[in-house]
Amino acid sequence: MKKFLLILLCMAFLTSLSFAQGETVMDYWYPRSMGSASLTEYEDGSLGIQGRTMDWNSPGHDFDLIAGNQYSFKVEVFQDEQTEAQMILSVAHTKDGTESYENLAFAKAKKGEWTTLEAGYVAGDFDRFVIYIETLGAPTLAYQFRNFTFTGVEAVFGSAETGSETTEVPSLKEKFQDYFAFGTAVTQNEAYNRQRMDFYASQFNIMTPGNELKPDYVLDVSASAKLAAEDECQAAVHFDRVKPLLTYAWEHGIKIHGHVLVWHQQTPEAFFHEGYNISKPLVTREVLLGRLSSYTEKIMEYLEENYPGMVVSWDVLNEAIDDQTGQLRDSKWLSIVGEDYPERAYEIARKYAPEGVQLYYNDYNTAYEPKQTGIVHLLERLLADGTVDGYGFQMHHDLSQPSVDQIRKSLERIAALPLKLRVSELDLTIPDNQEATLEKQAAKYKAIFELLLPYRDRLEAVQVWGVTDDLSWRAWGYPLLFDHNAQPKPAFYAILETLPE
Ligand code: 9MR
Repeated sequence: MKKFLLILLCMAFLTSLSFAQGETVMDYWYPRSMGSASLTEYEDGSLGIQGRTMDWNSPGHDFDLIAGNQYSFKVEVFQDEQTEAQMILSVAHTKDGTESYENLAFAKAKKGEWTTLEAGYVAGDFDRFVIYIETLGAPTLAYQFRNFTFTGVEAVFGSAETGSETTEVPSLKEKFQDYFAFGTAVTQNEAYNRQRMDFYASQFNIMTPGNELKPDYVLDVSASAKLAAEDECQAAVHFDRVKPLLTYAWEHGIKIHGHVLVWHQQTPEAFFHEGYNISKPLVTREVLLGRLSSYTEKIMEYLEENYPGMVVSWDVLNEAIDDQTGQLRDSKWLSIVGEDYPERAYEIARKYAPEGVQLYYNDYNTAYEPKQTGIVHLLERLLADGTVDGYGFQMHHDLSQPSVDQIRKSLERIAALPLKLRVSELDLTIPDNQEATLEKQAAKYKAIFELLLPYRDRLEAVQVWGVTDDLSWRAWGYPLLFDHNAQPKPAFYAILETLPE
């Protein structure tokens, strides 16, 4: 018996090894700095950096990565100078001579303790990649790192490996087809990977670009500045970042949920300034509303011309209610346009959205007060204007909170309004990925789906905010339905159990 168990264990180990082969990389690191920082090799094989003057001064290493392919990085860091230091694992990538950056993982390194930084990364379309380990708010800190591992992850998409057995993963979009559309958020880099996207297409029939339809990505600031020289109310747009996903969705009959037109975040500061120049004064209400009109019109026109009927709904306004007060949160939209900016935003969206496109208000923490009441009041205002169609519950939850009862009450409260509903950004973090914790996560996911099913008539879609744990914005909390090898987790099977046989 023992021998048999051992064979099974070995097989499980070998299977997981065949998905991902780690390699320790401690050679060819160099200091990223203007010359002051240097690297030292320690006897235990770790490397140290000192002489730093800026947070980005860091050990760096070039990697040949392929766009759309998935990688994982893991490293241990150590510092002995301050109680705690914020460490970041980042990538600097270059395209056509322009360098840009992404933070891949964050961890607080306590004094005198080795701390792990770990990240999944799907490579973007770049010519050069440098992985580096930097700090935040500790520009002169000296630190060490060891056991840097780099893995090219080859997840097996679409089949579930349990010990020696391989089974096909059931399709969420098919299982829930009589209830609501089942969707996910997808980011640009994921969209380059055909194998990954084909798997997503087998599971989901609606997708939200995770970032690429936000003003930060769509507003073309320099082209807008040129237009502003003639007319301050014009905005120019471009769609390079979202095209890989739109093209894939178009070719595969997948619907798109647009996210987002008006938000206090991920919007270029230049949008709010004369001449689209942040050193110039803020624009007037008339100009800002003019720009929003021009921006919205051009987006809607572009999408409808190139992908007619594919974008079925939009988050016109996102996260406008303040968590503490339940009032409209402080933002440039509020201070420049005034209290009626939500009404104006929906009026504009309604004017330019193709017929039938559903206009949503989208927010998080719906289960908590005073936010919930603030959201209800805002929705009532928009309903009075006749411009809003639905409410999107983000549902970025945690194992311990909000409680299932709080979620139920918030659903009941919002559903009392004559609105369509969607779950727009579902994920659920857990403290570790031990089997018992994964089971608890599964139970809470299941409880949420039990609450959702009765709303099937008005619930247009349930969308998770990402597919595999490692690529989640909250990867530290294993919040999604598939693990880093694209294997369905207990939560995946638990939500299927809510369906009648
Ligand atoms: O998933 C998005 C992440 O990649 C971005 O870094 C982040 C920046 O704010 O935005 C994330 O998406 C957010 C969404 O647009 C609105 N609701 C909260 C989501 C998670 O932060």
